Amino acid sequence: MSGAGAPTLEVDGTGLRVVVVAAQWHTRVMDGLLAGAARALEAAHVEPTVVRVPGSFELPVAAAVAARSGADAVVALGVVIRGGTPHFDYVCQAATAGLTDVAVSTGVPVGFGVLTTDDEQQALDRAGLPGSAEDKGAEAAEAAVATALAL
Ligand code: DLZ
Repeated sequence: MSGAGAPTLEVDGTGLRVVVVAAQWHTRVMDGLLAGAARALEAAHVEPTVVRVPGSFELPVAAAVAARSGADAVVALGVVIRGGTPHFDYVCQAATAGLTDVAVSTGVPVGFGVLTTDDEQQALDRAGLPGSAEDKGAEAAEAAVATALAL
C-alpha cells in the first residue's frame, strides 16, 4: 500500500479462490495493473482466475457473477481517463458504485483497482510499471485478500 497512513499488508491467501476482473481500455496501463496484481497474488500463494471485460462499466457485473459463483475475493482492475465529455463521470460512478454494491450485497470483498485519472501519465505513474511511483494493481489484490482473511 502507498500513501500517507497506508498499512503494510502481509497476506497468505493459501486456499482462497480469487477472481481478477479486468477491463481492456488503455492497454499499457492495464498490463501494468494486471502484472502488479499477479505479483501480489503469487506472493500471497494465490493462483487467480482472470476474467476480461470490455470496459470499466462492465466490471460490476463480472464481479457480481464471480462473487455469486464461489469466489472468496474479487480484484477489479480498470483505467478511466478523463476526456472532453461527461462520459468519464458516468463510467467512474457506475464502476465505483457498482463494485461497492457487489461487495456489500454479497459479503465478498472487492479490491478496488480502478484508476480514475485526468491523463494517461497519471495512470502510468500508478500502474506498477518500471518507473511508476505506485502499484495499484498489487494494492487492490492485497486489500482483497487481506479483507477475505479478516472476515
Ligand atoms: C466508452 C468508454 C470511454 C469513453 N472511456 C473509457 C475509459 O477510459 N476506460 C474504460 O474502462 N472504459 C471506457 N469506456 C467504455 C465503457 O466502460 C463501456 O465499456 C462502454 O460504455 C460499453 O458499455
